[in-house]
Amino acid sequence: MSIVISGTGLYTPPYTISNDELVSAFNEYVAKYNSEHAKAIAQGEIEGLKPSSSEFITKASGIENRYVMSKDGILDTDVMMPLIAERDNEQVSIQTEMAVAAAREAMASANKTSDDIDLIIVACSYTQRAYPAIAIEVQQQLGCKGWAYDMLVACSSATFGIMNASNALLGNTAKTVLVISPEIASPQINYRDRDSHFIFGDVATAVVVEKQETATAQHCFKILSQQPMTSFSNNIRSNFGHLNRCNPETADSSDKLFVQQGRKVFKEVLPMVYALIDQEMAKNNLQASDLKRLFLHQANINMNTFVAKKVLGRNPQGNEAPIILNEFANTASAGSIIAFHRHHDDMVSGDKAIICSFGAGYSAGCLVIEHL
Ligand code: CO8
Repeated sequence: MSIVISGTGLYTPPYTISNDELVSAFNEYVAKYNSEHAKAIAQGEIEGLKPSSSEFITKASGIENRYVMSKDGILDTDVMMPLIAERDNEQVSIQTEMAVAAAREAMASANKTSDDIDLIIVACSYTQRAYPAIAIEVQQQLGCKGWAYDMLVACSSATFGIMNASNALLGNTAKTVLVISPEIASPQINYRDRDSHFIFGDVATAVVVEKQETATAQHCFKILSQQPMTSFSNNIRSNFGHLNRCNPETADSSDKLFVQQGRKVFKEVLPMVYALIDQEMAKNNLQASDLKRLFLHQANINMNTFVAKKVLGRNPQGNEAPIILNEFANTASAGSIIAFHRHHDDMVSGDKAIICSFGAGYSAGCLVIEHL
């Protein structure tokens, strides 16, 4: 039995923040901090903070812009986080709203209605609550029957979610699956940290996964092989969780936000990713020249160029390894799916591609796909 990805959807949040806006707010905060602590800095008791720069951000990461669900507060040096009003239990949750918008587009592109969907997997880096599952609220909003659950594997949530969908289809526990990644990363950014204040943006993606025999969409991609992998590392970590309130002194400390050793991640994750892609290409008897496109995780443009060069044996040309980082920033697990969503319309029967996620965990997920 063959499994296909038959539709994709993208929800883009309403607000944008450019590097210049972000850097200007950060540098205002730095000036204020340094002035308030001028004496201690002069006496060598504490170190002054260094300013950020748009040029560094673009050069080091490829990021130029990000979308956010709420811009309020992020650029205010007294707040420096998105202010998002709590909704009461009768209202639809913000993450569900994002998920449903992406899901509707994916369903339309796959020629599916709510009656066809019998499994919804919300696969992302954070869910806004533990229960009831966001996926079950999405199921209710879309009016789908069947079952639904949430899963978190940070950057590899979407690819692992597609693999779970495929396994559910193969195991006959579902007929048509929605895998949705509503990534609302902006609340987890430490906007006072020079090394990471620019990294993430918000977005939601969705894909429809089904058996080839039921697929009718114009663009259907057969999954030729799928391979997840993980290897524990503290180099990308957030200690945010439901135990935080049990230790009130540290409940709000900066380790409860996204923290990474970016250089180490760069060096350690790349070899894992080459090895995984090599293994999957060998499994499918594929040469670099057989690949039409590489839809890679979008954390850093230099990382993507490295991976693409290693896989293709030369620099990627045109949109062979599309980059969406400039517009969206790092959107955790949604990144490779945005690239896929935006850059598959020109693919034709027989074209092969790789979708590969990598990041926190460490985790990496590789799918080899072929246009039917
Ligand atoms: N402005 C100006 N200069 C800066 C800035 C800044 N903002 N930040 C650092 N610098 C300076 C440093 O101080 C350093 O100066 P010096 O050489 O004098 O010490 C110099 O620039 C170089 O610094 P780095 O070596 O840190 O710079 P890099 O070239 O390594 O770039 C990156 C930093 C962009 C962070 C890069 O290391 C990177 O992208 N690494 C890979 C990261 C990665 O893939 N991470 C995975 C992310 S995790 C994920 O995708 C999902 C997580 C789960 C979701 C979380 C949701 C919130």
